[in-house]
Amino acid sequence: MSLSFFSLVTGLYVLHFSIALILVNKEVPQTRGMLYPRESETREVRSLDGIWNFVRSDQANPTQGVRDEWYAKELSKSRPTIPMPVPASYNDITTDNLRDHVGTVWYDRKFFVPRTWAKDQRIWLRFGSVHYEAYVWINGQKVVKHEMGHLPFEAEVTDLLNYGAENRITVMCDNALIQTTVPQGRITEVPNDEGMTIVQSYTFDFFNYAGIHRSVHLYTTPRTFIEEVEVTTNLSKDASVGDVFYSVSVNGSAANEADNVLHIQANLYDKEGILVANATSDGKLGGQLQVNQVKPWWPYLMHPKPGYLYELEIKLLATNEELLDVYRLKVGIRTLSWDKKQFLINGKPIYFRGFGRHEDADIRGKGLDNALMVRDFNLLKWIGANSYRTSHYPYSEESMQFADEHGIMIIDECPSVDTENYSQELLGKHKSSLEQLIHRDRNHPSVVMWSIANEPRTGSMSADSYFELVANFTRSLDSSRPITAAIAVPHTQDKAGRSLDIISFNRYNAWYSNTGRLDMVTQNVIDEAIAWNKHYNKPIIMSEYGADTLEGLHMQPAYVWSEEFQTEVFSRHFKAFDELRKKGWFIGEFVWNFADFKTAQSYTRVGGNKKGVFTRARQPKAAAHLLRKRYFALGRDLDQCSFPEDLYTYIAT
Ligand code: BDP
Repeated sequence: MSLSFFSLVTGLYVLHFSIALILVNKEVPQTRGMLYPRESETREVRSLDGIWNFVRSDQANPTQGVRDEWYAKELSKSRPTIPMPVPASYNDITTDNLRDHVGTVWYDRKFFVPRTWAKDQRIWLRFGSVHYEAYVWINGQKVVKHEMGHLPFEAEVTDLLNYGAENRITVMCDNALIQTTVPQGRITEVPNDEGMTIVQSYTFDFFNYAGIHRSVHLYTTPRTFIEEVEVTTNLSKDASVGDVFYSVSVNGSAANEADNVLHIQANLYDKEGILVANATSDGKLGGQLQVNQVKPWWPYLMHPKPGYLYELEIKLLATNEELLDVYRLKVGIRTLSWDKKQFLINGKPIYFRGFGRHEDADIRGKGLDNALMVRDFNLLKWIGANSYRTSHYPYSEESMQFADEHGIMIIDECPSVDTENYSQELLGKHKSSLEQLIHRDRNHPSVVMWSIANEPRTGSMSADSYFELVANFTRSLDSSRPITAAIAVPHTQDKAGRSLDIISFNRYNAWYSNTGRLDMVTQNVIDEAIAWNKHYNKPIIMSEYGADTLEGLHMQPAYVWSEEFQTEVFSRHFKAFDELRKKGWFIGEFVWNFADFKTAQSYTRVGGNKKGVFTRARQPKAAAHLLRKRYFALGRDLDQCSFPEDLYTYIAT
């Protein structure tokens, strides 16, 4: 944790310029721990979700609360508070201008800690995500500071809690984005009718929702506990034998006692709860489990039983076999491989049929919502998608677990979007975002690729070494998955592609270019994909295409914004994709976007971005039915899946 915990809160948002950039590959802080909080016979988990008290700072004075020590007592003693749900974005909850607030806001609540937790345990406070920067206090004592939305952080609070008594947690959250945050933004002071005001601007096309976005947990561990588990898997060529390699790190004093050789008992259970493999580690706390007649993890529609998960039980034992800690996690056994032409899972070529998405909904913004998540997965399966990209930031851990279970492949994207004005500081943060992401998601079988940026400005000279450093860093953390980025500059200008394994490109034919010209889609898509492939000799994905569509607007012949137009745009792309598929190296199509979503205000956006195949309320537009027919047709042709009975409406014999 930074020594200058509070000195970083300067309130001055400095613009960063860089000329003649020379980038150095510096170390970034390494994430520790952060296993998803799960109960076991040695661990308890309590949620702090609910209604918290909330205060916004004066925009012109974002550091006042720190200077005046608002965290030292209940917030309501310093300022009038309003109720605020956690988890949720705070922006769309009230009826006033909180939506566009720039700078810091404060949350607090009280909670009890049971007396029983005082004994022989350690207590951890964990946030699933706070956007963008968070400062946390328990009972007025500083606990942790974390920068970067969409990623978890935690701290030990054992010595700060009152046991068998009431406690208070205070959080300050800052949503300001500057040129050295990930993602980047700009803060400017501009005149308004009352004098001057602070304005946040950003180039990316989604609303900068902020607040405590995911669950807040308190959890207990034993004094000496399983701090990290890393799992990798392999599959024999004939897919009959699976290997699970596990490695564990331990935190706690028992790990340092010379005569105490800690070891791991690892048990692997199948879905029926039958033990299929077990092993005892040596003092290195790692080992291998071999599964005969393995049931591999397959993507949805690539196998009749997709998303098969085993349960790995990790028991930490002392020399005398005393059980110190137990942690369980789901494991999918699969193998990935790729070359210049294709990308294989379990030896079979992958063809992605998926979406770019957003975590976005009415009222709750980017707040975790289980109802929405389950609905979205139902729609993904209804439409026959086998994948999505977590555009443009890491999605909730709960949704990653869901993807594992349902066999949905994930291209896991870090929060770097529209990356530009490359600097040493930005590079450090960008790498840190990937380090945190990979640390969090490395054990998910659903994660098949890392995306290191969306639409970075890769035409500039600095982009070359910048993305080489980012890609090599990513590879050094995980060489078992390929690396991509969704690129929008033309291939003739791009300087990042040489550092990637798979090239993804975003293009809006008939929308941003040649608007309305449905006759200028198919050939352009074919030509561009071929050009990217020729340029880099790597597999190619079209990672975004689409058209804004106002639900219920019908126009024949098709006209921009109508349902007919979106349907036609898709169909013209399908034609191109089928031509490209014959070439072998074209490995996927991703519609932009799964659902309509909110953006910053602009005259090109009617209540937000309307390129959804589903509305923001998650109901299908006309194009959804067309896309469903295509995705299932691809599933049948490529992976021999069967059709749902209601895919075609009976018309005549
Ligand atoms: C692409 C961006 C995406 C936007 C989309 C659009 O990657 O975030 O929402 O365009 O404009 O450039 O709809």
